[in-house]
Amino acid sequence: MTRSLELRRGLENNELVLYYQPQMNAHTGDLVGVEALLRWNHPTSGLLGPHEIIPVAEQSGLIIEIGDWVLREACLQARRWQDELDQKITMAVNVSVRQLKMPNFAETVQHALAVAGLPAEYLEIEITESMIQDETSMIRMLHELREVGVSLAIDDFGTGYSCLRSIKSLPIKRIKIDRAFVKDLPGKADDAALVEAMLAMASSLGLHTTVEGVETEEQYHFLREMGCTDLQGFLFSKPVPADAVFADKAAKK
Ligand code: G
Ligand code: G
Ligand code: MN
Ligand code: NA
Repeated sequence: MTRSLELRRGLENNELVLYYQPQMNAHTGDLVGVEALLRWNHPTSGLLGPHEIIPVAEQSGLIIEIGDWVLREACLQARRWQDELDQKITMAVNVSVRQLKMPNFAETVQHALAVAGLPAEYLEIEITESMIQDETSMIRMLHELREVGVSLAIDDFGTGYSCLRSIKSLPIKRIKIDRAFVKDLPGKADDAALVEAMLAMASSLGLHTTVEGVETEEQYHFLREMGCTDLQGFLFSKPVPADAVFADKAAKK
């Protein structure tokens, strides 16, 4: 069986699952959101990650169906947490450029929210810098999504050919600073300077910031001092199944 047929069968057999990686408020240390990350519970190969799923899905066009499933599932899970927990937990979902280019994508998102009964402000859509370009249809879609009421975040910030202009002109709420800038912090002076500059820029533009790949207490303290608003990384948690996100937290009602 070709990999794409296998993936289609996997989708139909409910072999796809979402893992969730917690995002912490840098100042309070509270868990304030999660990022949904796709996994494939493959019958013989075990648990596969996005690198083994997304390219096949993109090539075969299955990314549209898989992306729809991801949105629906993530919204349903966010709604469950909204019912169970006292605090607001935002749900961040990665989307592919092929999804964004579907003319009805904003309606797809709105539908997923409606089916789950999830308020739009609980959902954040992550796009990468390279998706933006200067295409008017893309820019229109980002505005349509903003009108639906979801937030937009730029993922892997700093690694693409970012036109800083677009950050100002687009309805972007957050930048996610790529973990490549974080892994040698706080010791590496160049990276420290870059992260400090990105955080200062974001702050003066009124953007929220998530720094990814936080693995040590030293990085945590450094980033908090630099004014980062939120943090994500193995220091807090790796991506885990839904029922493990709050397993040892006192947040349950
Ligand atoms: O979980 P992991 O670190 O292996 O994820 C690697 C990358 O795969 C993520 O940074 C993200 O950009 C991408 N990815 C994860 N889940 C999804 C998804 O549901 N849809 C799309 N399009 N990309 C995803
Ligand atoms: O959307 P994006 O490609 O940024 O997805 C985040 C990916 O980064 C996830 O697949 C996750 O497994 C990985 N990741 C998350 N936190 C850490 C971390 O602290 N260190 C490293 N090395 N990888 C991480
Ligand atoms: Mn992401
Ligand atoms: Na990222």
